[in-house]
Amino acid sequence: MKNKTILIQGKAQILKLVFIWCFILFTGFSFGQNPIIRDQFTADPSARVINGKVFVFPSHDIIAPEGKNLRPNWFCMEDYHVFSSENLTDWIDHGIIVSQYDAPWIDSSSYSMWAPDCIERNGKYYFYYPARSNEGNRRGSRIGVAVAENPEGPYNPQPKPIENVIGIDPAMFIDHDGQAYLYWSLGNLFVAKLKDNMLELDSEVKIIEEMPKEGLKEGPYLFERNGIYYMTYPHVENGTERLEYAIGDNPMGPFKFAGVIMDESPTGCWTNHQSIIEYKNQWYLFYHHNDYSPKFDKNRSIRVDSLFFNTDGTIQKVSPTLRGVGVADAKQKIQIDRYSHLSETGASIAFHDTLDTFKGWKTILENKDSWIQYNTVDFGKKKLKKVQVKATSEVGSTLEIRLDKVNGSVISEIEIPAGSDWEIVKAGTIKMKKGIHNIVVILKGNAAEIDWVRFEK
Ligand code: FUB
Repeated sequence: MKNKTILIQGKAQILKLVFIWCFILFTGFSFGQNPIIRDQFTADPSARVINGKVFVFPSHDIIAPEGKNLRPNWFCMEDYHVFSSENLTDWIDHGIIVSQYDAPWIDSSSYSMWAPDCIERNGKYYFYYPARSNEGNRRGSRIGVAVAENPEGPYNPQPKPIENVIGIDPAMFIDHDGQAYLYWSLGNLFVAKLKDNMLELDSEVKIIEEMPKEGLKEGPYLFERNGIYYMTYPHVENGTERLEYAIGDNPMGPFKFAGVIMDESPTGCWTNHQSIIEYKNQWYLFYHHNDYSPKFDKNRSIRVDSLFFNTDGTIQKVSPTLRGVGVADAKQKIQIDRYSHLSETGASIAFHDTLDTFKGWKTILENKDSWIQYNTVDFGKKKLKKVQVKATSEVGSTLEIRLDKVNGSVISEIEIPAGSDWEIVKAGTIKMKKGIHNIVVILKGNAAEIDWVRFEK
């Protein structure tokens, strides 16, 4: 019966994959910018490099269903999806891997499947997740494990949570000597060794004492680089969580405070939650803000930005960006509202529809010479001779597109007809270059709004 279920889940996942690729091909959107998942809320991203791809295991915020007697204005999470990407631009949703209905110990009315993590060991994938337990006197948050043969699943949840672990935000680390460690939080940050089976503790639980005494800390995530063990964690030093780190020479500490990785969220999101990976010789910070839900910060969205080290091994502070990482294909619709830079006045972004924020954003250019710059667009190996812009302007306007910088060479001038509807306007290009460049869209006439820009042969 179990095998049959796994087979059906496997088939469903293949069908979903085919659907997603068709969606990407036919809509022609690039999903590389921040936030990286653009059709559902996601939070607490745990990124892992597996088989040459990046897999992200986030938690999945939802709007609380009515009639379930849930705590108002609080987190609501019923299940987990996993996402993967080879280029950090196009993300595939592999669907639900574990839900609150999948293991007998989970209180399936609690909607409390908070931050998870996943790690590979000996060809198996171990997915760790917190959930509220329904077991008699142990009803708090416990940590369960689900095991799979492939990172995208299907996952087989263990019937019991891990013994002697009470808390949230599990995170895993396997050291060079093969020893696995489990980290988690509940007021303090904790660590314990795991047995080879990855399902049971193999040491006493240790409180990581060296953490800040004041202000909530949670979400421990440890990685190693050049013999330094980096213990990273969100901590409320002032108003909301910021990402901090401490370093040590052992996965169990002691650690010494070393700095702030990311300041408090500019979008007002009270939580943040991090993971840090190296992929294709670049380090990345995965984190979350509440981009699609500015008024309710328990509906969050995951993001990624590049992270750099100083020569002494300390981490340079990461400023959150909308552009994110990855190269945008010039032939796909480029959503310039995920900009790299913006003129100081006359340029802004807004939701297309504040009642359905997943419809995305638009750029508004109001003053003559106001501009928006979008970096790292791949124009390919042959010069692209045409450009399309989806735009609207009440009284008609002119846009200029320049290459690389605000005073770079003009590659197109586009006339936007007067009207209140969105129009897809086409124009030719001049002095076009091949390869990777930035684009700058500049307003040369009356106010206009822009949805996307795309280049073609
Ligand atoms: O997603 C619910 C909780 O918010 C996580 O477990 C914490 O780390 C914080 O991000």
